[in-house]
Amino acid sequence: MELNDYQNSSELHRDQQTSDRGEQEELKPDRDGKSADPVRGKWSPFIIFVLPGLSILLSVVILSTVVILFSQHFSEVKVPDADFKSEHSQLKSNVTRLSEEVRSLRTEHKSEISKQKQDPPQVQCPDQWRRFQKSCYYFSLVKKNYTDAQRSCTSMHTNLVVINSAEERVFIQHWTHKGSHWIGLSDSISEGDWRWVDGTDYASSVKFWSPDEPNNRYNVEDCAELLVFGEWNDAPCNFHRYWICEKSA
Ligand code: MAN
Ligand code: CA
Repeated sequence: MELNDYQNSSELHRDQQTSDRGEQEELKPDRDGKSADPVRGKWSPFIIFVLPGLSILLSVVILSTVVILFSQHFSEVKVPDADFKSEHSQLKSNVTRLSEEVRSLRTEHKSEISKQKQDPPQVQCPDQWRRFQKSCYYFSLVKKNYTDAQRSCTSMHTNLVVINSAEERVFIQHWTHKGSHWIGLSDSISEGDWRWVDGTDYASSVKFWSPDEPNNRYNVEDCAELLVFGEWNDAPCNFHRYWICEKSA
């Protein structure tokens, strides 16, 4: 039994030795230089050195990418910001300029209004009408009897002219060289009762009768004509004369 025990113990020892050797052999590379264990022999240096290196490299690449992306993002944000600033300053200067323009236009407008109050703008007269003071005058190009001449004026919403001043007479005379013109004065309702067509009081108004006129020659002269030299004569109303219409400007 002792021998067996010994043998057993020897076998055990041998087994242990074999086992240890086997472990050593596992770590040793083969004769052709390859590790006996395909995992531990081949990947260990990779795991120890290359993988951390690659990790560091990858981290650096990722970090760099992140930094680049961030810097790009901020530079993109800054560009519009710069644009906005320049646009803002431009708008600000525009506003300042426009405010000044508005202020100057206001001043101009105010001075124009006060000027117009002092000297009201002259109203334009229609084509073929002439303005004098606050009236427009139409000088006919053809002749008609007194009634038709007055009718012609009323068709244009006016009347035959009423002469109220020496100045008006002078103005009218400037445009009546071509012949006698009917004016808005007659005594056809009652002989000797001269009336202006617009109701202006005859007695108190200025008169420019030619000497010895109105004479009511042959007892048929009830309409006043303006002679070329600016004086008045009473003449038969059925005579054909040029005429003058007057209306407020
Ligand atoms: C002369 C004068 C006037 C008269 C005209 C009529 O010029 O007798 O008083 O009205 O003739 O044509
Ligand atoms: Ca006469």
